[in-house]
Amino acid sequence: MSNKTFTMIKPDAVANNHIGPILAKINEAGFRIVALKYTCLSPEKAAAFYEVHKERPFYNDLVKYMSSGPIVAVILEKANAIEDFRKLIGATDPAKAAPGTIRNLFAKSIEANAIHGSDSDANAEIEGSFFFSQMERF
Ligand code: IDP
Ligand code: MG
Repeated sequence: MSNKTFTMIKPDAVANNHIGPILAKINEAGFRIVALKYTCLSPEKAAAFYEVHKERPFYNDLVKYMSSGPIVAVILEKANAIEDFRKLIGATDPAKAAPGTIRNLFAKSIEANAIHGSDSDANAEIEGSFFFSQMERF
């Protein structure tokens, strides 16, 4: 069973002063913060992070947006972390995200949707290692 996930508070949510409220929601939902970093994605790093989407029509815009301002990278721990965190953030399109989810509360659009959540144990490990050393991820 998965017990860790990786998240990023995206540039729109950082710019709109939602870091605090989003971290509070995450803590209230029972996640422990394992590692946390306020940083920026270069266009090259954003392109690599979203490499799986490189054939999608929105890829270039997504890379531009994700490197447009600071983000907060976080590793979280909780039983069933991947699935429970995806539930907490809601659907990709905030217009379709369930009431009370982070994207429903804080996201602006399907692109600027406030927050990332890993979709599998393997991707959480890969994504966490973009930002944190092995020791920091423990
Ligand atoms: P997810 O973040 O809910 O897992 P993905 O399908 O993995 O959604 O897409 C990655 C990111 O790409 C989304 O969070 C969003 O920022 C952006 N994105 C996804 N679909 C679209 C779209 O149709 N138009 C613009 N941006 C999109
Ligand atoms: Mg995804």
